[in-house]
Amino acid sequence: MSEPTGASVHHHTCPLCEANCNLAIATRGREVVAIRGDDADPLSRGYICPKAPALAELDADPDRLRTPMIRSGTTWREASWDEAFSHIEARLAPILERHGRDAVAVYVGNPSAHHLGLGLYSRVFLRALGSRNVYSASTVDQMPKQISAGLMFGTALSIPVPDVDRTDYLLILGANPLVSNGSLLTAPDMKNRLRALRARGGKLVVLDPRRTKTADEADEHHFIRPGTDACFLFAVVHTLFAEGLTAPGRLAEHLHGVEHVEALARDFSPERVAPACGIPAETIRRLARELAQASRAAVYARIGTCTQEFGTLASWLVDVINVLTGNLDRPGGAMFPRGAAGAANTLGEPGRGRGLRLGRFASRVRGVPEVLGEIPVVCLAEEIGTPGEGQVRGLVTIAGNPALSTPNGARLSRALAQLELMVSVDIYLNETTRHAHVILPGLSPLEQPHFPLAFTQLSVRNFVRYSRPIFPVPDGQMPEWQIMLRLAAIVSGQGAGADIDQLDDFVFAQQLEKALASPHSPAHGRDPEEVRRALAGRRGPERMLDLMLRTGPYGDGFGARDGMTLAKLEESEHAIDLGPLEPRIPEVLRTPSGKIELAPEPIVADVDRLRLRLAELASSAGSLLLVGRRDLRSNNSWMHNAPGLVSGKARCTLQVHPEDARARSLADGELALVRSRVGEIRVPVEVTERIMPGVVSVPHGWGHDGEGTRLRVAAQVAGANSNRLADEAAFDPLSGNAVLNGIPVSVERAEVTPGA
Ligand SMILES: Nc1nc2c(c(=O)[nH]1)N[C@H]1C(S)=C(S)[C@@H](COP(=O)(O)OP(=O)(O)OC[C@H]3O[C@@H](n4cnc5c(=O)[nH]c(N)nc54)[C@H](O)[C@@H]3O)O[C@H]1N2
Ligand SMILES: Nc1nc2c(c(=O)[nH]1)N[C@H]1C(S)=C(S)[C@@H](COP(=O)(O)OP(=O)(O)OC[C@H]3O[C@@H](n4cnc5c(=O)[nH]c(N)nc54)[C@H](O)[C@@H]3O)O[C@H]1N2
Ligand code: SF4
Ligand SMILES: [Mo]
Repeated sequence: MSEPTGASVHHHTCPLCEANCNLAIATRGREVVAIRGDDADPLSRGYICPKAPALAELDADPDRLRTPMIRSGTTWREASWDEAFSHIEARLAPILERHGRDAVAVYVGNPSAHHLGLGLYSRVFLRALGSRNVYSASTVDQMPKQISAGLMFGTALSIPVPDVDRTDYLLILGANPLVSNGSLLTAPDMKNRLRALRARGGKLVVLDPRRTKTADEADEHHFIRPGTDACFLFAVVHTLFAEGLTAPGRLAEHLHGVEHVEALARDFSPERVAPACGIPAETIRRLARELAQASRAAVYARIGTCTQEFGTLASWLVDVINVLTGNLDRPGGAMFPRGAAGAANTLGEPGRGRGLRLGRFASRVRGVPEVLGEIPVVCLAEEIGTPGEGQVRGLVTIAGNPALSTPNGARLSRALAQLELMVSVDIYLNETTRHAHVILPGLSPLEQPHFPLAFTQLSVRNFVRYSRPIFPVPDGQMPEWQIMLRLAAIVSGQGAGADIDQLDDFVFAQQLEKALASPHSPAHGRDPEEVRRALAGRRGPERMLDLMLRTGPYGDGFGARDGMTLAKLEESEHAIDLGPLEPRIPEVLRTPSGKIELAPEPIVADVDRLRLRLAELASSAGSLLLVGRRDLRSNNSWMHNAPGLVSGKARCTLQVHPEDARARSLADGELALVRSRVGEIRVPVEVTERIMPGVVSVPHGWGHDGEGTRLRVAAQVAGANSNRLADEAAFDPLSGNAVLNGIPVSVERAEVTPGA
């Protein structure tokens, strides 16, 4: 980009979503003067969305917290760090002492997945705390996919990514990457990638209960009744077997359970599932044939198929189809990226591993099984609210806003208000953190380094990119990895004043030992002192990252070979392209059998539930089902304080099909009252044919009208919290994931209270 006069340009990864676009940020002194796309970046190729420029507003936002805050009653005061940590220690230590580790819960939110310091150090805090009550946004998001991938391939991030740039046929279910910019799929500028697919003669098919922007780009779009994707996908599998279309090719020798899947699919003929899905049997059959006949095809499904009753079954069936059509692990199909740092499917013995262990313990109140070491967040409110041994009395939230993002927001808010101690590591005083006793603020994204630890494992091409901080840590502020270490010191009894440099050395030493111990590490057997010396100039997340990179699949093994180091990444302002995805089976597998488990036992055991529901799903056509949606200018619950993003028309509306609107005498712009089993909201109606009859949609992340927040812009465009309607009793039993799509609701005209 050409520089505005007197400005200098820095490159930095956008931390807001999984696309990981590289930005060219022009600054003058401490001020951001412009944010554009980075044309020279091989991954994002200049693409950005409207949220990137809003990073300047986030950076400068006067409401963004920069000082620790302590609350007494309804008043907040600024505090020093020492005071804040002492305050926490004085209240947390007695809870742990009297009631044990599980009495303190943690909720980890989405931005921590986009944050190097939190990504690496929140786990240090969690380990030090040793509580079973760990919750996260994963169980309102992708947990079903992690469970199915973990059971099939051996690790929870071995998630096949559609090879969008080389495929000839892409079937998308429950994802809207033209708006969300992709999820479990790092592929900036999906619009042009999908247009290129069609330009080379490929076909795009979208199944979604709404006609989305992505559907507008497709050759075909079909409405699908919410929550029925597993039925549809099973019917595709049924057809593949019935018509002799299965052709796993070179995968055949790596498969376990094909016959089992064939038997399971027998009950799901296209004719049987059609009334439930709302898609004609002949269409289902045709799509199955097209998938089988395309030279290179991929099925890709995302949040609409995860946050529903049969999330794990649907997630599993997606990859079953990719396998049966021979498209898994081949160019143009669904492939496994090779993450440069810390990817579990690059560590240890190639081709074999421990696999996934599920249900090692259960939640106290409802007995819901743990998943990947956490308890589903649908359980959080009851764990706080139900007295008895093991009751949650303290909570630490880390970059999360569960009051808006998790089911039954009203109940959870009441529970948060009754905690003996709540600490929030967060940059805003919002709907969740207003309940905290202490808030510990992080930094602006521009004041910290960035490396997409998770997303190099989920990207459409292998890549690495490291961004240095653009601005220094301001006086009186603290990077979040240090906040995590301080909290770790408190909960491990070392006290608020512990030497965190020493603690960091300790944490690093453990990591180092592990990295050198593996016989498969390129640095196996190296003298730890020598490695320590090689990393001497670094501390904290950078030191950890350098270790992970250099012992990773592209690493230099500390001189063992020519390869990647953090220093090399620091020299590059743009992503380093590591090439297109390459076949990785069997090396990528970490299942105990060393095979792809096509019919994992826990999943097989869940199929009966779907079989039983099938008839009901078909007859429930008639009631209204609520789904969510995303907006390009919004980011979950927390970017609504950026004026540039919330200007213009209201975005938190209830989309209703004209037939449904007519039946309820609802007119465009009128206020509707939407009710579910657990709550109600009032929200303006938007009548549109772009939604399936029988389905209504409200986006999540709104409802900024609560008392006691400090979000001056967001409060003026408050909207309603759709998760007041989501029911904490409804979850996918295998993953514990909340049902956020397909919620039964009633809709009527809201009585307008005079003067309100
Ligand atoms: N109904 C419905 N509900 C949903 C969804 C849906 O589709 N429908 N989607 C779900 C999904 S996919 C997700 S990921 C979750 C998200 O759920 P959460 O992660 O709980 O919520 P976010 O809205 O991402 O809020 C992020 C919080 O982190 C803070 N924050 C932002 N940046 C930083 C930082 O750098 N450091 C710190 N310490 N804090 C920071 C923000 O102020 C905010 O409080 O919501 C889920 N909820
Ligand atoms: N602009 C913007 N981008 C974002 C976010 C944001 O809030 N705003 N959030 C980020 C996060 S945390 C995530 S996880 C990703 C999510 O990324 P995506 O998975 O692409 O999420 P959505 O755009 O919500 O698309 C989900 C689609 O599923 C459809 N759907 C609902 N129920 C069903 C169903 O039962 N079956 C089927 N087949 N479809 C259904 C909805 O109509 C919707 O179009 O987006 C990320 N990117
Ligand atoms: S799509 Fe937008 S929000 Fe996502 S990384 Fe790119 S610029 Fe940032
Ligand atoms: Mo998410």
